[in-house]
Amino acid sequence: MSYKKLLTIQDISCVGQCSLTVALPILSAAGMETAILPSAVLSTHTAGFTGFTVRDLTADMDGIAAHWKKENIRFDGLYTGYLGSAEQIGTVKAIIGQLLAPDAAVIVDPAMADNGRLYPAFDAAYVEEMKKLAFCADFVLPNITEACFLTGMEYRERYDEAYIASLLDALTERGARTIVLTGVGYDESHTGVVVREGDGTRYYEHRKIAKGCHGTGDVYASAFVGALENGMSAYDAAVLAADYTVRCIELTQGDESHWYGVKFELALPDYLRMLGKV
Ligand code: PXL
Repeated sequence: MSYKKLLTIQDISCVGQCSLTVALPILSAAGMETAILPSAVLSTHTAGFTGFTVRDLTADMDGIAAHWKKENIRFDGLYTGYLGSAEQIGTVKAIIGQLLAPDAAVIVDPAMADNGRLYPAFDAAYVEEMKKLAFCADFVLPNITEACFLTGMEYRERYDEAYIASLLDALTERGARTIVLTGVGYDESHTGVVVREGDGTRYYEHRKIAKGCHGTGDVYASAFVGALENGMSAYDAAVLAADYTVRCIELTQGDESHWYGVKFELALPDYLRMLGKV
């Protein structure tokens, strides 16, 4: 039986329920050996906390990758999230060329922006480098803000289906393969995800829980990768990840002290059920 070995590259936010502290448990639950390459270590995530510490780990990455190469370590899939710097993205691209098995899927969550704005650590140079990574991936998972930064299209808070179609077209023209566009909702009480794969585009709409939560992009992407690597289609994996993320938010809402993330741990039994593992 094949036992998949996935590599995920994103930061360790020591506190804050995002990036690697979310990806590792979710991918482990999905039944995959998961290796990590931390892009940076932060005391907390940068969305809402102030005074956080950051240590960029770009300088360590080439040595780690060289050691893996010497040991003949190869990965069956790569999933990238929040990266440390524009310069680091070049190192990540080199890893794709050197450390992946021939059929390995490359999944890029261009985790760099939300609500019309870049995250505090990022600038135009980061966006330029992220374009190169996102457009060489097999699957790219932007939210609407990130899709705008990747394409140069105008960000809109309110939009219609024609706007979303042109955003998908712009991503495709620039080289995106399978696109999973998250946070797409046409009225106040719904949100959803649009999946464009080849010539087909499908939309999954679901209830929007009023409260916006930090870290849900990482929960979503990790759950998507786990489902995809279990053999689900991109659309089915996108739907499953949406249902799981909604469940995580449901289990968190009402607890005002838990503003910085979602209690995804409590919903891991639901995730296993959705994957048909229990
Ligand atoms: O959830 C995305 C994310 C990951 N890592 C860090 C972040 C954020 C979002 O703000 O700040 C450090």
